[in-house]
Amino acid sequence: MGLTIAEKILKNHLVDGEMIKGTEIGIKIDQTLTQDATGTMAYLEFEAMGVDRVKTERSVAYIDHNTLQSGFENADDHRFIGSIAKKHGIYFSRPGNGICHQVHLERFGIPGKTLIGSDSHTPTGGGIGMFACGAGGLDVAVAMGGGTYYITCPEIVNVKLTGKLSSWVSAKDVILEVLRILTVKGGVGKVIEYTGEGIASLSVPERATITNMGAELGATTSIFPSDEVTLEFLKAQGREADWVEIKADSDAVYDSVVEIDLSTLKPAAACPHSPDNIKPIAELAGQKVDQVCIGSCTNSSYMDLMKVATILKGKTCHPDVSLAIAPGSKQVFQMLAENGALADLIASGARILECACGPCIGMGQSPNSKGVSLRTFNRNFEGRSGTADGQIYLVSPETAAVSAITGVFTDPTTYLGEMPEFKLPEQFLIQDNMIEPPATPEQADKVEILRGPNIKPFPVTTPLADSIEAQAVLKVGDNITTDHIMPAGAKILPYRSNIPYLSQFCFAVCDTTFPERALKAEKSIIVGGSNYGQGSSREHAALVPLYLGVKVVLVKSFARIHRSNLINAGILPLTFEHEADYDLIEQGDYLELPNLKDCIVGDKPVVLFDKTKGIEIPVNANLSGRAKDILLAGGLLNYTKQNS
Ligand code: MIC
Ligand code: SF4
Repeated sequence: MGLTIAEKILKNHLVDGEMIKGTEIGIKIDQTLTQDATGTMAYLEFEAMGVDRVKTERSVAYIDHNTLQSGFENADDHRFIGSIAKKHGIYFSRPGNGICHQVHLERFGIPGKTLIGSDSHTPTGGGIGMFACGAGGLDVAVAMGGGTYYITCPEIVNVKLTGKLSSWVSAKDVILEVLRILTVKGGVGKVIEYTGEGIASLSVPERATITNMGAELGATTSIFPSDEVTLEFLKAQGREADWVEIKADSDAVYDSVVEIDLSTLKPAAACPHSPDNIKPIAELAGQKVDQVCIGSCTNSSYMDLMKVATILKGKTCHPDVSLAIAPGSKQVFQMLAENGALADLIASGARILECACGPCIGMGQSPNSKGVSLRTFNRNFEGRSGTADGQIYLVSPETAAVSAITGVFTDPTTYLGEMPEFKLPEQFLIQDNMIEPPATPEQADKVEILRGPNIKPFPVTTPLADSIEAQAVLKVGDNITTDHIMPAGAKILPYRSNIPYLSQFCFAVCDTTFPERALKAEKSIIVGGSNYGQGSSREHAALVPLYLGVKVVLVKSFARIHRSNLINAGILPLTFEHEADYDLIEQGDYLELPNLKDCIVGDKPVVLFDKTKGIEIPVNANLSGRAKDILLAGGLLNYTKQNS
């Protein structure tokens, strides 16, 4: 039986388990990346493991999220990460060099290699045929130390692309269509693999837009083959030697197939507040727009911004629209400056931002009250923009640029004639002067680690208790995101290495009284609906509840990365045996899990007793042997120390 692209890479990297779908497998990790908002914690964890030098082929630390320096905190974290990187064999991409996923694709990614990153959009690397996954910081720290990365051996969904995109229809519209079909939970436990004759017409940056937003499907990763198109891209990046061909065998077997004829797609938008709430732009046309933001790791490539510059050339953005543009990398920014496109953007009235995540993570450019904001980003979760009642729509760069001019939702296919041909440059501008190589092993001893006062100790983890009795301090609904659990934004992000401070904002979007109530209860259980923990890879969404005394999270279903983060933090993730039982528990009920440890260790059924209601509810733990050991050790850090 033939193999798919993902299966080939997994097979080459398998170090534990067997390639049986649904079972846990361990893979060797070739490359890692971190960004600063998750990186400070990841490097503290790496330090705690006591490894001198990273054991990966390539590890890179990026600074791209916390670039607003409204106090000393972010600048201190940059220095800390820079010094840690230098000492331990990690390349350091300095602030100003761009968004981790964009830069990694340009300068470091290699087809056929495995990559994990402490950021959920790491699957961007799938655009050049990498098996690239988002992971919690602790998993990345373990991988840097040479440890194995564990995932559930995935089902493979084949998205077969036929035809060619029409003028002004974009890669973003392709992934929005996939999201419409599969929804934000459709990818959980799955890898999305793109094949079909349609892929030949998609350049690497377009493929990367599609794999990037596979994160919004909840997928383990998304991947394209490595073909002639990939070779051309790597050649233009001066990295031809990194190319290898990887394609699925002709008799590869997929678990399911989704067919999309690219020529039938129309410009679309993901409407508030979910990336799968898709409508055609034609249906929204004419509605007023207050803000347009172009950038983020999804749509900030040279190609994207050249399209935007072509549309904006000689025009002025509408008087009622604030237009902000953030190029994805220094390479993109500098090329736009050198070819004059930047002047066209500036002339149109665009507010040019530094190349970083910026507004995507609420670091500035929050829209006005109830403001309608069209963004080329990947997430439109409630409150994420920094404006609680902001109405965020996710669109292509083409739709964004056209609407910035007209001041209303505008379908670019109705506004513009034939699209000029946009070709990748034969040679990108290569100047890696903002990437610091690490110190040599001989010099590493002399490197001093520069720690700021904002770094506070890691919360205390405890081994799984024999029994747990605690109150359901919070009950939430379906599709709770990590932005609900641990919001980000300009006011909070600087405190990513200060869990006690962050804890005040835990679940602030749902219930501002939660932190105080949880601390008072000392021990608590959170009850939730399906796809709990979707979105970001931030382990803070587990570490902060841990600090607040959360012992168990009981839900209908989990998002992959968050479930691992809970286990890594020593919090027990449980699911309802019967989803309807969710309705039986009310917030405030007293719950008991008698003989829990015995049941977990002995693989016996776990029953939850709702003492307030006087009823028994069957629940599932579904833990692999390794996950059990991590919980019994009191989290992954303890487990790793015990086993090294
Ligand atoms: C995001 O897009 O939500 C982030 C910010 O990049 C996160 C990481 C973080 O919370 O630091 C992610 O996607 O993992
Ligand atoms: Fe940065 Fe936004 Fe991409 Fe997250 S989704 S890595 S915040 S640009």
